[in-house]
Amino acid sequence: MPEGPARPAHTGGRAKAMSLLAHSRRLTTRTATLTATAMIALGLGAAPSVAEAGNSPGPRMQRHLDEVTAATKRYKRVDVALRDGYLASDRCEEKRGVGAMGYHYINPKFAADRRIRPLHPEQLLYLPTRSGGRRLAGVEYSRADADQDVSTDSDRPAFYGRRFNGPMAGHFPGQPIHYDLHVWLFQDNPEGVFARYNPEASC
Ligand SMILES: [Ca+2]
Repeated sequence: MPEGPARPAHTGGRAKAMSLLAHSRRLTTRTATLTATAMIALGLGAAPSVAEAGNSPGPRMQRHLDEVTAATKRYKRVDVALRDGYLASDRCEEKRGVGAMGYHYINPKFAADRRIRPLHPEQLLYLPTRSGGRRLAGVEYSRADADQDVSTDSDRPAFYGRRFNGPMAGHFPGQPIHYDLHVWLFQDNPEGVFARYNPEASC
């Protein structure tokens, strides 16, 4: 997910679902805004370096990535993703001069628990097609920061040893302070498979 607190609200079922999620964590928008400001002041939430992004996963990590690819390639069909509980988004995330993340389709059920299940990512990343459709580009794992404090990270999750980014403020109303990890399985990323933005992608 992108950095920064200044994002317009989503609409419809997605916003409602995320609102419920936020409520369940007793998180207020005001808290998120204040914490986001603190995060920026602390310089947290920055993109990892190229080296850290891991341009070449080792053979063991590649096997795990292959497993996730096999388990999630069915979401190339958006209707299958929606049927499995992922919520459509009409907001494509892009940072000028850096690249794009694309559309984030979040699964509220997976996002609400604290488990990280590699074969069931919390979010799917889509890029736009020329015909106005969606093309699956990757997946994203995320977990709420247990103490909702960006200055502590003792509960930072990992994906087979690859540490998540964050903790960072929510990127849309209702999303708590969280850790996340993008995995570009279906779209090559010269910055590495775990880089947050993809410089070869655009909205
Ligand atoms: Ca924390």
